[in-house]
Amino acid sequence: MKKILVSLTVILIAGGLASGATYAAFSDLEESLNNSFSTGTVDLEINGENPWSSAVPVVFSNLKPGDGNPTWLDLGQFNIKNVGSLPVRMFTLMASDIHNFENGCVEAESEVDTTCANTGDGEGELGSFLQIRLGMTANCAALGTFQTLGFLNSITAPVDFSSHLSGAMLDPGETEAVHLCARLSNGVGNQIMSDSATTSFSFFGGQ
Ligand SMILES: [Ca+2]
Ligand SMILES: [Ca+2]
Ligand SMILES: [Ca+2]
Repeated sequence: MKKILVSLTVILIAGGLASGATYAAFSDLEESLNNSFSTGTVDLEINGENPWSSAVPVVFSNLKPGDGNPTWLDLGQFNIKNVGSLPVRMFTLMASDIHNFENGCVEAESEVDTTCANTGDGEGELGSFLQIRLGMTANCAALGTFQTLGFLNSITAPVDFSSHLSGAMLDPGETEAVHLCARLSNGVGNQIMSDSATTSFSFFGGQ
């Protein structure tokens, strides 16, 4: 019986030593609770639409060489609003889904145009001569800050116009109004007579 008691005592002492090794020193722990991380948003609204679903609301017909000279044709005002939570610093515009229709060739046109299919999607020449620019002005007639984009057919890659924003960036809630402008060179000839072109324009905003 005595041997058993001694054995128990030894065991208890050993356990106490182990426990003291963990909690013996003074200590303090402060915790910052409920931390979270989340990403902000970049989101543009055009003319009150998000997503922007309207077609470019202006159709020009009966164009002729020299139209838009010197006062550029106004394809419309586009109000770009930052409805995201982060500032947007980089803006680009590009044209896509470009179709150049020949619509057949009238007599004077056929003398200089060798591709004259009836509908002729891809055989028309208008998009090669229609110049597009973006005006950061009240309208396309006003002389002011603008970004020349190039001929319609050539702006299938994004053109950066960030440097023309009225501020260095578009803050959340802020709106920038831009105008799409067009003109047809005086120098173009009969090859574009009776031709037509359609396209989509898209604005991109990023960090
Ligand atoms: Ca034609
Ligand atoms: Ca042609
Ligand atoms: Ca033509």
